[in-house]
Amino acid sequence: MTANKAGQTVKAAVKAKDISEGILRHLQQSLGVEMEEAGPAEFWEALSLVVREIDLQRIRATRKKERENKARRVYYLSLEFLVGRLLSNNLHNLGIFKEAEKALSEMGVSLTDVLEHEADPSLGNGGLGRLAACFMDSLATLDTPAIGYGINYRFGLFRQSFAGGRQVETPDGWREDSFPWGIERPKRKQLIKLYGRVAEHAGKAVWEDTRSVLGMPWDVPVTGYNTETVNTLRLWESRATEGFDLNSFDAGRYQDSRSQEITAENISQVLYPNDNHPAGKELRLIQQYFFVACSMADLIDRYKRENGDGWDHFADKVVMQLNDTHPAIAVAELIRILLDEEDFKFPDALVLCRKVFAYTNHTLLPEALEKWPQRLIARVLPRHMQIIHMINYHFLHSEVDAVWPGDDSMKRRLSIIEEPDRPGDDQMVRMAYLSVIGSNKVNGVAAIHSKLVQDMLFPEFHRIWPDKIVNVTNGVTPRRWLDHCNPELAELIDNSIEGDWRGELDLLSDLKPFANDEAFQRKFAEIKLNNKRKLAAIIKELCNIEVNPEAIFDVQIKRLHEYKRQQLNLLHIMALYRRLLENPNLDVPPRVFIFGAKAAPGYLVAKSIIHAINRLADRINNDRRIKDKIKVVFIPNYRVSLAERIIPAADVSEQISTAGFEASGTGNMKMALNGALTVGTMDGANVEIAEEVGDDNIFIFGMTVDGVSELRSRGYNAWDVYHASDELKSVIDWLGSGDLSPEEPDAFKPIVESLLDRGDYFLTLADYQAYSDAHDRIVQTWKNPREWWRKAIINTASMGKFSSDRSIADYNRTIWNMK
Ligand code: 26Q
Repeated sequence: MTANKAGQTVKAAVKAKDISEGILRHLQQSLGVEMEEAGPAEFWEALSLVVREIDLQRIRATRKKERENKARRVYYLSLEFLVGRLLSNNLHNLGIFKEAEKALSEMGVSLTDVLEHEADPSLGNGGLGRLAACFMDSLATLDTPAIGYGINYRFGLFRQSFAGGRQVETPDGWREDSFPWGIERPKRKQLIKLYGRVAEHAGKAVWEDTRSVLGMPWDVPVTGYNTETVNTLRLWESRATEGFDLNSFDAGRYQDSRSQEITAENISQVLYPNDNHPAGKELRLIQQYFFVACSMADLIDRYKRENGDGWDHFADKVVMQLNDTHPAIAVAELIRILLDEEDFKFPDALVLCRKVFAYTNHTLLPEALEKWPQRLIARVLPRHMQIIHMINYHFLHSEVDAVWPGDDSMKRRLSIIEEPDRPGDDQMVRMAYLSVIGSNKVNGVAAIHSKLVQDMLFPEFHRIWPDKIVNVTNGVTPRRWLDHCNPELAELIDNSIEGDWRGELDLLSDLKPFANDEAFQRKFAEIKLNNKRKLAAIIKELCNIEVNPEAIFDVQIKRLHEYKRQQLNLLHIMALYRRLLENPNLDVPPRVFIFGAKAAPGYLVAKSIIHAINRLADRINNDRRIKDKIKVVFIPNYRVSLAERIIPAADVSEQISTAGFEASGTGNMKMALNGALTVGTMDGANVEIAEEVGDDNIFIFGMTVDGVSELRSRGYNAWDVYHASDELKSVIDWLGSGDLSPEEPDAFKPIVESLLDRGDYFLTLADYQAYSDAHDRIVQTWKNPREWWRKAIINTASMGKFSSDRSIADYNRTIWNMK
C-alpha cells in the first residue's frame, strides 16, 4: 500500500511526533494562540499549515523533475474546480492520515472533529466541476505534468436553505475563514486587456484604447496518491490596477438586472449558478476571457523560461484541454498572440493552434450550447471577433468547400456565426464550433454520449475529420469516493484482497468470489447499516426528521433539472403514498427517499419541483397511517462534503434521466462503487455500468435513445398517457389541485404544465410505468437479503473501469500523446 511501482516508499517520512511539533509551532507562531486556548478550528488550521509545508517542498521537487524531463505538460482550463475539503484528502494522499490522527489524539483532540472545521470550497456547480477535481487528483497520481487553471471566486455556488419548502439562496463567502491551501503568487501576476478598438499601424493590427485588469494567481497544491508528485491548481483573482480601473469606464451603462456593475474586482466575485444552461451575461464572457488570457500568458511565460523564445517546440510542450466551451475564447487568444505579438502568418498560427487544443463536450442539450451575440464579443474583445471571422472564413472556404463544393447551405449550417431567424436579430457566435475547429481532438464523456456527439451534434464535422471526435469515459477518484468517505468498507477490502486497489481499482474484481460468501455479505451489510446510522443522525440534525436505518435508503443527488427527472421520482412517491393509504397493510419494506439538489435561481420549474418534494415530505412524514413505510427527506445545501456522507449510505442510486440527455453522470459511479444498486435508464455512463455489473445486478428501465426518437417521430402525446393510467392521472391531478400548498394553490402548476400543456419534453409520463415496475423489482430483491447483498458486492467489485486514473490514462494515450 505504501510502495510505488518501483517498489520505493513514497509515504512522507513524517511521524506523529513531527506533526505535533509542527502543530504547536504553527499554533504559536502562525496563529498566535497557546495550545490550551486552541479549539478545533485552530487545530485544523495549524495541521493544514504543517501539511502545506510538505506540499510546497514536493511542488518544488516536482517542478525540478519536470524541467529535467522536458515533458509535455497538460493545462486543464476550467471555469470550475469543485475540489471539496482538502486536509483529509492531503493526509490520505501523503500517507500520513494515521500519524496525524495519533498526533492529535495525544494532544487530546479528535481528527474527525478537526476535519469538520474546514470550509467546503464551492468553486463549481456540479458534475463538470467535480470531474475537473477528480482529474487533478489522478493527473498527480499518474505523475502527469499538469496545471489546472481556473478562477478564485470570492463567492462560490450559493448556499441553499428552505423556507416553507421553497429554495432560498444566500451567498457563500467560503474564504472568509482562512483558506491556508491557497498561496498568493504576486511574481506571476498578469495584466490583461478588455474593450477598446482595433487600429492598423504599418499593416499590423493594434488593439488600443483598452482597459486593463490585473490577474493575481493563487496556487493550490494538488497531491497525488502514492507518489511524490504535487501539481498546482492556479486560480486567478481579478484586481483593479491603478490608473486603468474599469471603474472609471462608463460604469453605469453596464448594469445587469441585479445592478451589478462591471468593475475589475467584480470579475472574480461570483460563480454563475447555471448548470447546463448558459446565462449570456457580459460579466460571464469577461470572466471567461479574463481567466483564459491570464492562463495563456502564464503558460507562454513558462514555456519561454523553459525552452527559450522560439515556437518550434511549443506543441511538444503544451496541450490545453478545454473543459466544455467555457474557455473556448482561448482559441482566438492564442491566434491573436501569434499574429499580433509573435509575427506569425494566419495559416501557420491556425496550424499551431490545432496542435495544442483539445475540447471536451459535456452536453447535448440544445439550450446548453454556448452562443454569444457577435456584437457583444465585438465590443468587449474587438480583436478576437476579427480573428474568429478569419478562422471562420478559412474553415468555410477551404475546408467545408473541399467536401461540399459550392454548397452555400452547408456553409451556413457550419458557420461559426449563426445567422438570425428574423432579420434584425443578433448574429450569434457558436462557441462549440469554434472549439471543434480549433482543436486537435474532441471528446465526449461516455461511450453513448460520444457516439451522439459524432452522429447527432457534429455529424458534418465528423465527416470532415473522421478521427477527431473520440470517447473518454468519465471516472471518479477512488481515494475520495471510497477510501476517505467509506473507511470501514476500505478496511474490509484491505482485509479481503491483495494489492493496491486505491491505485489500481481494477483489483476490486478480486472481491467477486466473496459476493456469495455469507460471512462477507454480513460484514458488507453491517458497514452499510453503520453508514446509514451516521446519515440518519445527520438527517435528524439538518432536517429534524427521524429515519429508520433499516429502511431502504433510496438516493437521488444531483443538480435539479427536468432532464434528470426528479419529477419522475416525485410522481412515483406520490403514487406509493396513495397505494399505502388505500391498503395500509401492503407488504413492502420501509423506504426513505433522500434528495439533494440545488436549482439554478432563475429556473422556475426546477424550483417548483423542490418545493413540491418538500411539501410532499411534510405530508408523508407526519402521516401516522402509513406507519413509517415511507419517509421523504430533502437535505438542504447539497455539496461535496454532504455527498461524502450520503453516498456510502445509499442502497439505491437513482439515475433516471431521459435517454440521450445525461452525457455521463458521475454520481452513478460513486454510489455503485459504494455498493448501491442503480435504478436507471440506458443513458450516459449507466450503459457502461450495466455492461460492467451485468444485467442481473442493475435495475434498467424505460426508453432507450432509439426508443425516444421513434416515439418522437410517431408523435408523442402526454395527454394520452395521462388518460390511460388511473394512477398517473390521480397523482398529477393531486399535484395540480393545490392540496399540498393551500396558501398558494398554483404553486405546482409549472410542473403540471410542463408535463401536460407543454408536451412533456423529457418524456416523464412515457417512462412512468416502467419506472414504477423497476421499483417493484427493487422491493422484491430487497426481500431476499442474500440476493441483495450479492448484487451490492458485485457492484463494488465491478467499478474498476470507473477510476479517474483510467480516464486520465485514456487522455494521456488518445488525446494528449504523453509518453
Ligand atoms: C455556461 C455559460 C454560462 C453560465 C454557465 C454555464 C455552464 C456552467 C456549468 C454550463 C454548463 C455547466 C455544467 C455542466 C455539467 O456539469 N455537465 C455535466 O458534466 C458531467 C461531467 O462530464 C457529466 O457527468 C454530466 O452528465 C453533465 O451533465
